[in-house]
Amino acid sequence: MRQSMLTEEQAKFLREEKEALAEIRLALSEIDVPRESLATLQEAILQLDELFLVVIVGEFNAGKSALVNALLGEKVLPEGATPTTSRVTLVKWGEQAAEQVVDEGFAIYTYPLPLLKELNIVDTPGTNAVIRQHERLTNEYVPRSDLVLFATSADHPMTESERQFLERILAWGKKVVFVLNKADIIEDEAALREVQTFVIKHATTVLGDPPEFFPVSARLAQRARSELDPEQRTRLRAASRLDDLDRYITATLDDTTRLQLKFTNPLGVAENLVAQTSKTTQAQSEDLKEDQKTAVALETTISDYERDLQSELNPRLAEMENILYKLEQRGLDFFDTTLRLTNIQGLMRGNQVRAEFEKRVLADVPKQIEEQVQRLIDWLVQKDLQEWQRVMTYVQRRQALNIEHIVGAGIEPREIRRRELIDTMGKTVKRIVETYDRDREASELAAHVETAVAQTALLEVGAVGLGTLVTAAVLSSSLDVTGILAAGTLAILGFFVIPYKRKQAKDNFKEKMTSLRTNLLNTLTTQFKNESQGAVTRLKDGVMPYVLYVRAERERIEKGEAVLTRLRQRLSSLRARSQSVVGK
Ligand SMILES: Nc1nc2c(ncn2[C@@H]2O[C@H](COP(=O)(O)OP(=O)(O)OP(=O)(O)O)[C@@H](O)[C@H]2O)c(=O)[nH]1
Ligand SMILES: [Mg+2]
Repeated sequence: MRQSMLTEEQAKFLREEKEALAEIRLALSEIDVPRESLATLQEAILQLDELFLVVIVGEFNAGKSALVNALLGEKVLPEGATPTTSRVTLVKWGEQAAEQVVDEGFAIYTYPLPLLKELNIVDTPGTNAVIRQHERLTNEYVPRSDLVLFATSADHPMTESERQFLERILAWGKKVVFVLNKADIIEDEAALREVQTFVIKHATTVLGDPPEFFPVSARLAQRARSELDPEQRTRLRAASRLDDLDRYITATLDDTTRLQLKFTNPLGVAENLVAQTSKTTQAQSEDLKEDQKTAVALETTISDYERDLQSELNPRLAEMENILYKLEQRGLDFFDTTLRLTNIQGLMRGNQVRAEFEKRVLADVPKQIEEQVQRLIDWLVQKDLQEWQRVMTYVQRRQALNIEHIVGAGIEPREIRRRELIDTMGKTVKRIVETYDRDREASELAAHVETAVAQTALLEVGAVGLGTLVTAAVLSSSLDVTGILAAGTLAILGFFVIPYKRKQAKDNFKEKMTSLRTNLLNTLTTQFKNESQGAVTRLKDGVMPYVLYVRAERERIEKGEAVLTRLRQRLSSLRARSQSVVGK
């Protein structure tokens, strides 16, 4: 755009618009927008610095090249009845007429015509030709244009493929003008009006509003040019109706309209990219729904399980504590009733006292404790297996959905990754559930518990079996008592010694029982907490890669959505500003 024709405010806006669009492009690049789309936006941004660009599009053989020639008043471009234009062709001003083939898809023609100092014209390969490559080239070039001339031919006006192509152009936010070429082949005005009504009606359904519409004949315009007789020439020129289109284009080139179109052109492109990306993001969000449900179900069931384990463990351990309290109480009662002067005879028989102690105090405590621990182990193993089975249900439900939606080729890498994760998780979970051996799990757990108890320093015994350990601990505490009592002097000193010995024995017993209880419970608590934590960790390890992936995907999509919303707002405010600086 020639900077000289801009007011200060417009020049300032142009700078801001470029900056904003560069930022928008960067933001889009961070949310997975295809590279080609970003390149398209970049081209549209660069176009801000170029001359006004008119791009002519339409099906092959519609007479696009003929139309460009007619507008230029020179036969610059080749025309032909078969697909002719094979490259996007930029026609621009140059001191000499020259033709430069840039590559397979692009050529530049220069021509010393005054109109070309005001605008660049791009002729495109026809759409719907057998050569599909042509359509792609045209599609790529459309986003850059400031104005699109949509050429349709009077011999087959507004075909279905033209309608589809029009929709795509419109998505880029382009200003589209309709040209009905080959109007000369329509017999009379009535027929022309009929065709006009038809084209406008169909174009309106796509555009929303009736478009600017110009019926012309490029052929008659060309004939007029080569006609020597001035009268005949005027007649042919009038019949070509090309002046109306000429005037429209000249009017469009007035400062305001041209600026308006220029400023909004890259905005339309950016808006289209934002819209396309939103669609993709929405589709991805939709695709992720099932996984979110599954991930949430898995996370919830595992954290419920974790909570259950914690809350159920304490009451079960409290039962164990209770058994030991009762034991202590019985021991104290035993000393009270046994260590008495009146029982001096009985006390003299140390072995008997000891046997009595074992029978009345220790009783079946070792067995009770063993059973209680076994129950704890069974409970833990049972819960673990149940939890794996529950997890398997969720995972298999999700897997079944994958089988339902078998997608053929074109499956996204993201989807592939997700399926891999589901599959791996499914295999792990299935293997664990199917090979779960309760007895083995339980005996391994029992061995862990036993080792842990045996390792507590206070028990100081090398005995094997939890019950034996407890027995040894309890009996070791009463040994000294019976030992002292067995001394021969007891008969003489009994009167003075017994109350003292009783107190000593009770204190000693109490202390040892407290430490047994504390140690045993601490050890069991720690051990079972570790075991249940281990079970939870094993579950988490099985499902976490998937759950984390789903969570990361969700975050990525949400972040993308937030960025897109921000970009939409920014673009709409840029659009509003562009209108106000142009004064429309
Ligand atoms: N009757 C009539 N024929 C025309 C008119 N304009 C062009 N033609 C003829 O239509 C044929 C196609 O013209 P082109 O200008 O090559 O058409 P195009 O749309 O550029 O075609 P491609 O480059 O293949 O996409 C040629 O034979 C032209 O002579 C017109 O106004 N009236
Ligand atoms: Mg052509």
